[in-house]
Amino acid sequence: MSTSEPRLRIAMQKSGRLSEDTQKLLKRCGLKLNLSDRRLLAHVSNMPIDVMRVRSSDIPGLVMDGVCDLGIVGDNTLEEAALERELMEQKFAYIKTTALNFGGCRLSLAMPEEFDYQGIKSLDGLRFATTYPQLLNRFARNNGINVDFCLLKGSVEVAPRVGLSDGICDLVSTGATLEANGLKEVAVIFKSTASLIQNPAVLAPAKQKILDTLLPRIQGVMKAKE
Ligand code: PRT
Repeated sequence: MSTSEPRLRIAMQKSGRLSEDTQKLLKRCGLKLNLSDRRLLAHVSNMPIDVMRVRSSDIPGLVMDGVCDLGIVGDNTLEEAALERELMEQKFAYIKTTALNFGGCRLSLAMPEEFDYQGIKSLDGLRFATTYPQLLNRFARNNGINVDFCLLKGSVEVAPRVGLSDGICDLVSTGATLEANGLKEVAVIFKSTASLIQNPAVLAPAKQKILDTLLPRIQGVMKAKE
C-alpha cells in the first residue's frame, strides 16, 4: 500500500470509559490495528485508516476543525464543545453519522439529600459544580432560572460537602456515586450515548470510498448488538 494514498483519520478516546468499547467496535468492523504500543496515531494495517488516540474532550474540536475526518465521542462532550465553540465564534459544525449503543449516561442536577426540592424553580440562584457549564446554562435559560457554576474537571460530587457549591451538574449512570456522596438526582438535563461524528465538509472521493466501506460495517455491528 503506497504511503501517499489518502487515509481516513478517526479520533477515539485514548483511555477511559469509551476506549474499550470503541476498540471493540473497530475490531468487529474488521480493522486490524495495534493499539498496544505508545504510538498515538495507529495505522490500520488492512485498510487505509489511521486512528488518533486523544482525550475525549479534544475529539469534537479535532473533527470540527477537520484535523480528523471522524470521531467517536459522547454526546455530552460533543454538545458542550459545540455550544462553547459557537460562543467563541470557532467552527462548531459536525454531522452525527451514527448513534452508537455504548457509553449511555445522563447529565443530571443533583442536590444534597436534605435539600427541599420543590421543582426546577427551587434551584433558582443556586451554584452548581460542573464540567458542563454550557449545557447547565442552556438548561437554566430554557427553564427561566438563574444559576451560577464553578468549573471542576473531576470529583464533582464532593463539591457541595466542602462548601464549593449548592449542588452538582454531572454525569450519572447507575447513581451509585451520587448515593455514596449523599446526593439525590433532581433533574435530568441531557441524555447521552457515544456517537460517530464526521466533519461536515465533503470528503475527497478516495476517502468517501473508505467511509462507504466502513459505515455499513459499523451499522451491522450495532444491529448485531441490539
Ligand atoms: O478522555 P477525557 O478524560 O477527556 O474524558 P472524560 O473525563 O469524559 O473521560 P471518561 O472516561 O470519564 O468518560 C468518557 C465518556 O464516558 C463521558 O464523556 C460519557 O460520555 C461516558 N460516560 C458514561 C460516563 C459515565 N457513563 C459515567 N458514569 N462518564 C463519566 N461517568 C462518571 C460520572 O462523571 C460520575 O463521576 O461516573 C460517575 C457516576 O457513575 P455512577 O455509575 O456511579 O452513576
